[in-house]
Amino acid sequence: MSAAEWSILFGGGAAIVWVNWYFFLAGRSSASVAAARGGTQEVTVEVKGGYTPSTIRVKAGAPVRLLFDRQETAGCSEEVVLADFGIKRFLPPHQTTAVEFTPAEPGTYEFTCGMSMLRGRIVVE
Ligand SMILES: [Cu+2]
Repeated sequence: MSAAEWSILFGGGAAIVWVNWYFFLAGRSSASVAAARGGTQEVTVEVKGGYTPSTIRVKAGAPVRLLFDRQETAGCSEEVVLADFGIKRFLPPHQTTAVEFTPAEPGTYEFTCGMSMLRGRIVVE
């Protein structure tokens, strides 16, 4: 094979590695496993044009405390809704608002803004 062919082969291989890294490892950083503090699983969620992390992993049967740190005044995110847990909470701008609940059953539950435009997921295991 010529040098040009080798470089194409090499470049292709590097691209595949990068794509795998990007989707597999980088994608993982959006999932956050709740840290247990005195039995309560606590996660801080940054609210700024969306939710970061957007996927939160918790265990069933133990209390969960989500700390919504709202870093904007944009109206879209002023309310957070956890429909499956019957929770609707106003998030004052530039403040952290705690939302607490205890998921009884494993499953995937959504949380959204008041208009269902911003979305996040709680994966209960
Ligand atoms: Cu909205």
